[in-house]
Amino acid sequence: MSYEHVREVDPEVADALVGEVERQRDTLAMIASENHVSEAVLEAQGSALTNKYAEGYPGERYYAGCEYADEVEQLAIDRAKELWGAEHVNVQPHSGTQANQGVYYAVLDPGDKILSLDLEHGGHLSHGHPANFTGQFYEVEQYEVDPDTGYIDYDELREQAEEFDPDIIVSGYSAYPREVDFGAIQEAAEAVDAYHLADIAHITGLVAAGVHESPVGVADFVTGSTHKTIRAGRGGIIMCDEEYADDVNAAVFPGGQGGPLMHNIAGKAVGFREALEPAFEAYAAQTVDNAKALADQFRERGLELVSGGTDNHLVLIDLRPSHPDTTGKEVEAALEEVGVVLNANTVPGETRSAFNPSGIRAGTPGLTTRGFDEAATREVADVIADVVDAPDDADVKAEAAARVDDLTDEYTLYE
Ligand code: DSN
Repeated sequence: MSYEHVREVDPEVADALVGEVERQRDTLAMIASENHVSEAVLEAQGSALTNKYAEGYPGERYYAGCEYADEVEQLAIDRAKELWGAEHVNVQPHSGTQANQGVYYAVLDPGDKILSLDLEHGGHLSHGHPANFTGQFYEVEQYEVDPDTGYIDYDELREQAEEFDPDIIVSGYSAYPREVDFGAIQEAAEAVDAYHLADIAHITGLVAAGVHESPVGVADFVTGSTHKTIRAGRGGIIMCDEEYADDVNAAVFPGGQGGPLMHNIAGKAVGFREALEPAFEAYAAQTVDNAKALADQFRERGLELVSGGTDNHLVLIDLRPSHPDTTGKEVEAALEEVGVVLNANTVPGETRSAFNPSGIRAGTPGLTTRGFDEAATREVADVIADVVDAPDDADVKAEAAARVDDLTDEYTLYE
């Protein structure tokens, strides 16, 4: 990846692009929502389709010259249907948030009621946070995880739904390490005659590979990101039954977006094609095994995990019991110095702030793409635990950085 054409025109940007490839090669990407797409996906995203306006949908465009745009979008749709078993798929949302916006706009009126998980407890901004349009246009009530177990209490959620009487219940989360019982949430939604939106942004790949229960065919709407665990081109996706197809399509375009990002849709199509290979199932299963290994090793090192462990691709450490004077931001910064890139995260019952919270979130999708197994992931857990124990100790950090260098040399990326 030399970016020679960019370099001819714009050396500063070329330097930054090369720098980013090197950064990804030389560090461990453990932000749970990130992954490393294949060079085939990168190529598709950098294709001439970026030039094409294609408002509308395959076969029904507002502009001429859409034969290849149609072909690519239809391939993305057909492959998504095969991967997730959905009746209807819209691959145009520019992101997971835009996908959620498409669903809300399709079935809610301003002032309608959303019941969703609190951000501090693992939810997402686009599920009704006051700083997001959802918190401003809709009436939002939030549920929380059980403070003792860290798990969602489905009976309590149902009782809350019966009291609040929402128009839509949102499930699917950004920092929830446990398997989600989409069936139980669907029952709660049906009990109060509400829609159910399952936002599987983080676990799209796990669901496609069958290593996490699927909400497709259970919830009314399923949204997701296409670049996280599914490892395809960047963006969002909406899945639903045929009865909602027209409303969802109209809500995405012309309702909420302009022209589709056809180059990204090409990246989605290519990534979905890769995910249909049997090897992807092994990747998804290894991602979960690695997260469990990470959790085990953290526990052995005396770190406390929200919910005690993980069923999916991420682990959430609550620093307060073991390291009451250390914040998530301090650990995030110290780990970045040694080449481990993860994020500070709020934890249930947060006592600090969203900007400097008490937890760190670590995910395994990126490591697993590089070929990490459980033993290598345990080694990363040790590196993280060493730095958590001594974030200001230069010798500890030098040793940690050397171990990260060895791991990135052994598990290569974008060679
Ligand atoms: N920013 C993503 C995450 O880190 O979970 C969600 O949009």
